[in-house]
Amino acid sequence: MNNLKDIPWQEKPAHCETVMWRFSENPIIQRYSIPTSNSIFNSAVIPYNDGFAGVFRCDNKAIQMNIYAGFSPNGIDWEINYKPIEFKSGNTQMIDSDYKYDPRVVFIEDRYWITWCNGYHGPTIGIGYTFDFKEFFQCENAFLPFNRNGVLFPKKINGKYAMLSRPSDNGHTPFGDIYISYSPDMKYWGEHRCVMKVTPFEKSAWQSTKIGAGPIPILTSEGWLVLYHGVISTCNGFRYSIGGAILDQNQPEKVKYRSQPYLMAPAEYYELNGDVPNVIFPCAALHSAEKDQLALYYGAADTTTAIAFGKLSEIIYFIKNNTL
Ligand code: BMA
Repeated sequence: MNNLKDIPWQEKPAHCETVMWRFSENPIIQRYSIPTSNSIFNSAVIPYNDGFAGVFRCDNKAIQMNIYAGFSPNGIDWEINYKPIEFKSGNTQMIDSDYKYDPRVVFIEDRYWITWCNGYHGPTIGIGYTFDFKEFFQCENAFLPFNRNGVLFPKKINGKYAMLSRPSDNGHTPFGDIYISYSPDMKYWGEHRCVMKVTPFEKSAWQSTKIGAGPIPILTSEGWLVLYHGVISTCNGFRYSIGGAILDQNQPEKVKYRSQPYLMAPAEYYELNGDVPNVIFPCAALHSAEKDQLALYYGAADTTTAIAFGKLSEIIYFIKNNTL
């Protein structure tokens, strides 16, 4: 893995008063970017070789949800494979997968691990790995159905792999809190602990219906920075925004700070208009600690993929100074 390259970046526009700002050329991936796609959104990227690799959620024109590999020299211009990822069996015999969506990607030790929402008698957390983004292996599902938003930490914590997830139901889930689970081997998961619950409506309504972890947590001097989506139920349906929390480095079930205001909420035309309006849904972030930069990748209105930027130090300052 190569961490030294430049991540996508654009300076904050003059007069911008928010902590995060959007890329001027958003969305970076359009809905019909491959011949079969209806929409390409909620996708994950990571530094790879001289550029970047990604795992993309593409719903095809039959609205079959699947994940596709893609490559980019700069993190902005992407070539996405026309065929979905085909998995071989990893640490178990092949598991049924009726659908795959909302992938996350992380490098741990010697390989790239992928988690996604796997259709196995309802949604649960699928796990797979690859060394080269060409050959992929599928492992045991992490949990029983129903669960979504499985997000691995980028290194073992107290000797074990750690994963955030959001137990849910078989539908559009009108509830949901974030839990952490641990595993010695990426196969058997336990020690499930609650990390963060939804907020009381009168305190922070944007995150009062359900929450779910987004990108891979980033280790900072304050602890693990976790960006997450939060949902409010409105008379026009769910609205998905993005907030941030900082978890204790050694005991990540302990929340140190959590933002009361959101960091970003749907506001641009491509976030307000699409197959599911009023959704911004982050699944990945590239960052440079030296340059104090973060580039957040998010699905916009369940239709396209967009990027937003922020300075790591300002995001952390904002979360600490606006904590619940
Ligand atoms: C969630 C998931 C996401 C989607 C969001 C908004 O339940 O299905 O993939 O972006 O709803 O529709």
